Amino acid sequence: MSLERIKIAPEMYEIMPPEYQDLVKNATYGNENRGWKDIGTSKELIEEHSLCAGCPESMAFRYILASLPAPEDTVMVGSTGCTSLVFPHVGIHNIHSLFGNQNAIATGLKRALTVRFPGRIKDVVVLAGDGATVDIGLDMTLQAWFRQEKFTTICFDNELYANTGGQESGLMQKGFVAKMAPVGKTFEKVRLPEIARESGCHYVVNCTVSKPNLIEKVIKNAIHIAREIGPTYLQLYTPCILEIGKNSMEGLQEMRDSEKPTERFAYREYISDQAKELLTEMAAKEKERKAEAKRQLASVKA
Ligand SMILES: Cc1ncc(C[n+]2csc(CCOP(=O)(O)OP(=O)(O)O)c2C)c(N)n1
Ligand code: SF4
Ligand SMILES: [Mg+2]
Repeated sequence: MSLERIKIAPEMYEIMPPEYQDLVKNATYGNENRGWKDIGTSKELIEEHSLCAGCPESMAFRYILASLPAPEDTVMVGSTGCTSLVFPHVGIHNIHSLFGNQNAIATGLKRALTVRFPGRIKDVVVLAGDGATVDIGLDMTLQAWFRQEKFTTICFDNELYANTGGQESGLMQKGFVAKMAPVGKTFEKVRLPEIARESGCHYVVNCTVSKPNLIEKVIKNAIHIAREIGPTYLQLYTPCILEIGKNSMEGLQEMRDSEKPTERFAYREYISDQAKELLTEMAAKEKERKAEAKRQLASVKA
């Protein structure tokens, strides 16, 4: 779905919906420098969603979609939950999987795309809730990491089953009382980032979605490392403001409070040695690319 790939036949142009004409004309696909700053203007991201008003998942979606290195060559795999309400609105290829099966589906998809498109990079990105990733889908999540499957898993951690009214999840905090879990959680939040590291992920980050530039960086790193080396995992706190009774701005504050150094979403990152090497190489190439662009600009002006 790059500008080159989505075209309207001239004879059909006038009858196509204005939104589609606009998408073809103004898409940022194919622009290597696209990022979260494009969310206000780029049509192919999400214009609308059916989440609760102000839900942090909606901004997380926007930042992630804007940060994909090659959206036109990306397939996202979703699972049942609040996230699955958003996928029908996004301009990125995506597959809905049976609840919990997302990492198994992504495995087959990534392998099939590699065979079907030799020599062309196809990114697969799983995006699912904590219930899907950690509880019902834990087997599929872990087995994909054990097998070193080359795709990124993103968990929108809202620490409960939001879509079904607030049941307890393995990532819920100890003692938390939810609408459908009135007794309170009796054990600690499962430490999935640590499990991901021990299960073979090459890049693991635990953080909130309060800082778009940080999200852009970790998404790009995770996808590039998954392409070249092996599995990567991002656990992003997207509080369910409906469950905790907050509005949009209070939801943002909730994230800021939870990312303080001693809190459960303080920024934590693990990078394997192989992945570190790759990031260093990529940074050197990027520096060279910028220097070359500067040289060319200077020669045009001269
Ligand atoms: C196989 C299967 N089991 C259970 C359900 C019911 N179900 C739908 S959404 C959901 C919870 C989703 O929780 P989570 O993955 O944390 O996503 P959230 O809604 O919190 O974003 C459950 C249990 C289902 N749809 N399919
Ligand atoms: S129920 Fe919670 S997680 Fe789901 S859309 Fe509403 S605020 Fe967001
Ligand atoms: Mg959840």
